[in-house]
Amino acid sequence: MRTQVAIIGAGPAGLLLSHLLAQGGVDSVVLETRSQEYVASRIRAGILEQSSVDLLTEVGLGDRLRAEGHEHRGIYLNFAGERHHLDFVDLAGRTVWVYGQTEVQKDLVAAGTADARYEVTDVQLHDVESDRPYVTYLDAGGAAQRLDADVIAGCDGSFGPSRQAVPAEHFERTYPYSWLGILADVAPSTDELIYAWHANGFALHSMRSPTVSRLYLQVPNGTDPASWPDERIWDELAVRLGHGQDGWKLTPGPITEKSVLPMRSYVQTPMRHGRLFLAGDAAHIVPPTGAKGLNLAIADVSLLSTALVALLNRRDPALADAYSDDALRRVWRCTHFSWWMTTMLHTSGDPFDAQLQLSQLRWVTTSNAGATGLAENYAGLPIGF
Ligand code: FAS
Ligand code: PHB
Repeated sequence: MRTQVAIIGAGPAGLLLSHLLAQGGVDSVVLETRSQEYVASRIRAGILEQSSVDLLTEVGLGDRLRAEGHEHRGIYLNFAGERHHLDFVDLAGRTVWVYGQTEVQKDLVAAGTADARYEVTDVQLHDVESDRPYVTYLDAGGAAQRLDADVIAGCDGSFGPSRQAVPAEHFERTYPYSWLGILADVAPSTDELIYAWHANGFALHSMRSPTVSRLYLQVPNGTDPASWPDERIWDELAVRLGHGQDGWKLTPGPITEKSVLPMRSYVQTPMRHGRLFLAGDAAHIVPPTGAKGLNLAIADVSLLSTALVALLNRRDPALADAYSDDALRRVWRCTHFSWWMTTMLHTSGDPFDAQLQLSQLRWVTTSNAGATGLAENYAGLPIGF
């Protein structure tokens, strides 16, 4: 088989890249190791920046998002018995949308633009330094296949083969805590997200719909979800989120999903090697505290699709040559912001840290400069930042 772009990974980065390339007249084939159902069912990100929503709308993927998603003006920060609202529209002129990654994935599949091959195995990249790279793999039936391409796009997340094919510099930071995440069939107890600092640990009240809540608790690394029965989870969420504070109540409900998510920051540079280009989690990982993971993947493939259309349809290599540097500016900005939100909101048990965190929280909730800094980064910088 031959195509112009061989895309490895059918997550949001891979499928959106295929969609954007098709709109630019460039053909691609997507190779995915899991089943389509499995990929669509993975519960991950929940927040889309305004620039992500604008891009998805521009390329015909915004109808259901705007009909079923929920636009939020800002977030709440809860600490020391106080709750403060940060209004991103007043502060930065932008909003964010609550629309789960699972829904974005379904919209991408429904668009039907990607030629995706699911349940492939043993994907290997070859001759990425030549102008005739190719991929070998076993198809779902176990037959050996070869896909020749002009370019390979590594959209295979943090455990795929692409990142190993790039001789790169790696930057990594791990954190001494994880998130215990739950989905619950109960109406959210808040209109917008609540990020809470508490001496016991961080908590986040998010949501997926008017009837489904998504909440998280800071827990030690290696925590077994089974050690947190439902009642204990709701009791601890109530303490950390401020149940009873100024009459506010957290309403519990049946928990339908429970999982522990470790946290780390990871960036590898460059994001290109020869005819191999990396996008999304294949090149970088952020702790979810800043709600940046999915939005970074969208920003990467927006840049990459424009670069590859120029390279392959107009033989103009300038944007492709600039892709890694252009993408990494935003990657490092989001990596810093995600680290900053994480270290400001998660307790370490160190009393000096606690005072620094509370001082930072008081600053971002009382100083217009501090609040604007958080708003500008959380609501997202323009795609071409
Ligand atoms: P993805 O990992 O989504 O997709 C990569 C795809 O490549 C996968 O489908 C994988 O099966 C496939 N693949 C891997 N190896 C392959 C191979 N050898 N051959 C073929 N295919 C291969 N972000 C947030 O903003 N908020 C959150 O709350 C949040 N929660 C998360 C929870 C978890 C458990 C994880 C892992 C991530 C979370 N993220 C969150 C980040 C997440 O949303 C990512 O940023 C987003 O999925 C990035 O999309 P992709 O780059 O497409 O990578
Ligand atoms: C989510 O809804 O899953 C979510 C929201 C905001 C975050 C992380 C996760 O910072």
